[in-house]
Amino acid sequence: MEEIKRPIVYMCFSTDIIHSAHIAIIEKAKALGNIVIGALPDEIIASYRRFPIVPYDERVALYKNIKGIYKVIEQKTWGYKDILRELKPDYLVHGDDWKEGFQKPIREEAIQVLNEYGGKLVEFPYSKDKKYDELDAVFRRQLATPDMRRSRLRKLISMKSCINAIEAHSGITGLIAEKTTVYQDGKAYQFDAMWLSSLCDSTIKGKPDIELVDMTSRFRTVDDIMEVTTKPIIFDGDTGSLTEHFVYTVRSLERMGVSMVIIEDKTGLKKNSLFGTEVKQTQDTIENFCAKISAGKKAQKTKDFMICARIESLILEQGMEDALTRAFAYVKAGADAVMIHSRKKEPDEVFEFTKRFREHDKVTPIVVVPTSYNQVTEEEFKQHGINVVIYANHLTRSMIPAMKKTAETILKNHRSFETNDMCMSIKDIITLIPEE
Ligand code: SPV
Ligand code: MG
Repeated sequence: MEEIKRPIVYMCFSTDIIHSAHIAIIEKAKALGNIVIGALPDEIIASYRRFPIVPYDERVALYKNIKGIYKVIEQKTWGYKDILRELKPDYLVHGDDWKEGFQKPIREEAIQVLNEYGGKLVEFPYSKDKKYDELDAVFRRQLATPDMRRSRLRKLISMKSCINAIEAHSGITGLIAEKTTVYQDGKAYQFDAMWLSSLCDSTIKGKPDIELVDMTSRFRTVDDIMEVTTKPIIFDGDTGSLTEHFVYTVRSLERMGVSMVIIEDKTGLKKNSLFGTEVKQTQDTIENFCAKISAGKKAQKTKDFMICARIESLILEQGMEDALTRAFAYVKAGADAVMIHSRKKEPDEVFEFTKRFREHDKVTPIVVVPTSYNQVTEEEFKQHGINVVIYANHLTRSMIPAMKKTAETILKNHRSFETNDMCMSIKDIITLIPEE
């Protein structure tokens, strides 16, 4: 009875390892009352930091077993508003690191809510010990290992139901995909995965997107990206080539830690889909393409690797019935996901496909590449039952005009002075990539 009457001391934890700094804070907080720990869900931790190594249930068990913890509950949002209003703790304990930087608005909101009912904020000095950064680096390296990286795409899809991926074609674009974070309305946003586009991998090499850049070179790009990132990779496998070749591609990608390969149901000389019917393109037969999918599924060694069948019927103007017939046949042949491609300015045909596909299949993930109908938001795609949204070419397309402008400015002025404001400073560029 005595225990229950003590003040409630609330702390939020997102850590997947308990180290001496946590213990030190807990020791101090204990003096204030009964400690209640709020555990953040995996999805929220991944949105502002990195994917947790220890899953939610195990983290809760870990926190419960810390000596002196009264209770562990779920904190469903990154911000403290809801949990503070619900629990009304006497004290909110936090490290003082959130006074500045991206957590500042979260702190301000928490103070406001504490003031509503007379709760107090207690801030302890945040431990800046280098060894904790090293521990985090060890965890990040763990996330980058092939097994952990490969399996994460499936986990993310089931966790969030709709995920996004951005194109990456080099180490630096991989880093942009990995690290870019936006804070908005008390939430953090990051990309979930990376798309290794054949269009962009070819464009970067000044080559057309016709399966000319060979697999050895494409794998080299994957390796460059993997070396500096941890997020899952979706590989654009074009037509998958001959079935006899595709099985080797599947094994190589799987071994490297790629999560998903997407192959399109075209045959012969492949041209980029955004040309549509303006160029000659041949769709494969359902029978052949199903055989390719099945052979790929048989070749893979893990249960995590995914083969996604990309349907080109709408691109090639073969109609909705053809697209749906193919989708069901490909899933039956073993496809783990389907991608429906369209180059229309409106999403209507994609939504019609999704609606009719979902009448018969509620589970197979649907992938879209909204390059031409890019007015649609991720939330709308999610409402329509779409699971993966790929921004397929945006880093390449934004980079080229910037570089062209710089080149033209130098030629026009016969010196580079006028490009100063267009360029990153030398100091910034040399410190952009820290040495390990
Ligand atoms: C790519 O990014 O290479 C693609 C998508 O295959 S698209 O260019 O829209 O065909
Ligand atoms: Mg492509």
